[in-house]
Amino acid sequence: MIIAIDIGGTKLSASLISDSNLIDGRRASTPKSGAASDLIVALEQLITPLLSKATSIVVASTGIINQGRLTAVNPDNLGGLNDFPLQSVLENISGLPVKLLNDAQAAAWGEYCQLAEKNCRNMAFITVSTGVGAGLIINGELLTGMSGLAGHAGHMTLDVNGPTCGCGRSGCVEALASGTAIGQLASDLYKTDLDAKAVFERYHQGEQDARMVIDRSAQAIAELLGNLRALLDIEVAVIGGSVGLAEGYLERVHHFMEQQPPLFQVDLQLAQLGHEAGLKGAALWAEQEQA
Ligand code: ADP
Ligand code: BMX
Ligand code: ZN
Repeated sequence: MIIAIDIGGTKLSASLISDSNLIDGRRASTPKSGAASDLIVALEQLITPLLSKATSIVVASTGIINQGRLTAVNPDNLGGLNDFPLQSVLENISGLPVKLLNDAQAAAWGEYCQLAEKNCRNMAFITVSTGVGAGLIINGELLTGMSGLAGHAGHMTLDVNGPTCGCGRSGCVEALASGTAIGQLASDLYKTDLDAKAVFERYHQGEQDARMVIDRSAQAIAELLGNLRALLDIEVAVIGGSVGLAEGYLERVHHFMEQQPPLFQVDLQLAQLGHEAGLKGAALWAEQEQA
């Protein structure tokens, strides 16, 4: 069996995968210290109980994946950790062959495999989570780019006068729409520490400030989808991540998308693989790479 690992800015998950089913799934928090040694320990604790039944490992990880290393576009998402030798660390822990892919690229592949529209050739997957990640399927193929950067649409800018992003640019989609951005703006408005989950709870209780913060995020994602449509003629957009999957979020993205000219609107869907899109997508990608 294969072990799939999902490394996100907030949580780590791992599972054995058999026929696209998760077996013995495990979870941990992503270390916030920014120390490579802490991430190594967390990964070791996470996968050790799974190793005896596994013959290989595939990883869906936040960050640019290139030549076996994880390099952050936005190091803030990993407690400041900027560069990490992910492949060799996992090979040393496990003694197994290891394949790596960006988390949103992996989820994009997983979701593309689920699409009912079999004639769809161009799809975007967007995760609204700790950051905002994206994976692109173009002409039926996953786009990773020369250096793994392809699809990092969370770092396309929407407002040059907007908030500074951890990547160094201003007004990135991620700085306006991510779970982190939702938490930061709400914490400023409410003058108390709130995370995105708490903001959604307030939104569902009808609080106007919470609604405004969530709408800033949803509107940024709708703008991004219009841009991707103009650039790549995307036919379907699939939304995932804990914010993207939160109750009521997709409706708000849809609301803002409908305010755009029809040419810039896309068929909008929720991730069918839900929170498991990264894990299952990585496993499906590893399978087809092997074939
Ligand atoms: P990761 O980025 O590690 O892949 P998630 O997809 O869970 O993890 O995204 C983490 C972000 O989602 C955080 O900002 C967190 O506050 C937010 N979040 C987690 N659960 C919920 C929820 N039920 N509703 C809305 N936001 C959530
Ligand atoms: C960031 C970037 C992307 C990632 C996206 C979503 C880093 C460390 N990550 O834009 O590579 O796909 O976040 O990641 O720079 P998640 O952790 O929110 O799922
Ligand atoms: Zn950015």
